[in-house]
Amino acid sequence: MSVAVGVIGTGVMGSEHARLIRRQTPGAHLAGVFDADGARAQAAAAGAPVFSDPRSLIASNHIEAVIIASPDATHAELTLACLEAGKPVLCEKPVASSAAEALRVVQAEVALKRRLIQVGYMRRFDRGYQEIKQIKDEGGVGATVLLHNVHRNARAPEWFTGPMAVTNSFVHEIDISRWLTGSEMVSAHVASGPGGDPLMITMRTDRDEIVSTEVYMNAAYGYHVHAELVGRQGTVALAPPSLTLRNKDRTGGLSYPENWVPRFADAYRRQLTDWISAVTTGTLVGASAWDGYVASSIAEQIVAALANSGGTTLKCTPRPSLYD
Ligand code: ISE
Repeated sequence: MSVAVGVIGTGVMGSEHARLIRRQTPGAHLAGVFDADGARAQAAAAGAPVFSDPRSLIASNHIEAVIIASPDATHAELTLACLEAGKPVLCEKPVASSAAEALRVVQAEVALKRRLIQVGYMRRFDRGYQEIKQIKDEGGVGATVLLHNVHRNARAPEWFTGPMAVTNSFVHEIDISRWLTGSEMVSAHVASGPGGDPLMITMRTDRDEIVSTEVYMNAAYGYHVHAELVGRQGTVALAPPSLTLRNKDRTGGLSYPENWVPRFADAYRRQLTDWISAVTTGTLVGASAWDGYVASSIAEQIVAALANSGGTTLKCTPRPSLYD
């Protein structure tokens, strides 16, 4: 059996998801595409049907599962439409553009009493992060005391507006830090560099660990994500993802990709493969709608802190038992 997947939004991420579904995802095929830009949709569809609006794609009898990769502001409404249609959905992060909207999504799934939503926090499928988690969970570096994260983009994407360094970029660190440490974040402090870029965000967990993150949207030299978990008996860090060292013009070293697609290519591929098997077995993996809500809620509280004193106590509503 092959799962018929529809992709909504075919910008940088959606076209990559469509390509992966067509070429590198066993047990799935691309059954439909929608994008507000018709030519872009045609290109990503590569012969699959192009729908004239996202809701008819979701409702179609020819679509069994949906990937949402349209602009952030559309995520919650389209995810709710997938729930109404009873279809599994992989929604790109963030799951919603506000904590209140994200909570509506969670409440709708709880009312349905079954999990249909996975949020595209793909770092959970990156082999490096997985190895850090495994070493940490096996006690390989002792009790965690600190997690240092670095998140640099060569330049902010052209569609970036307002506080998206937090709500669209830093949400990755909120999710991966909760996943790696197994702890919840209880307070945060944010310091802003000149002109608001970079940001230095520190969070404290309910186990008293410290999580520090540099978010630098215009770091110029390339896309670079790093993490080091510090334990009582040692540390474990991501190794440079580059497979080669280049010597040229009297200098030598690692190369960095332009953006996140090549850096996390393997994670995106593994995320889709695991999602399709989960759709087939009915047991979703990866970040849940609840994880999506927590990331968006914390991001919103940090954006508010940025405008005030810089510090904040973090509060989220209690977790429904559907996500135990
Ligand atoms: C982008 O939307 C992503 O999701 C990337 O993974 C992230 O690193 C980048 O900062 C975001 O803008």
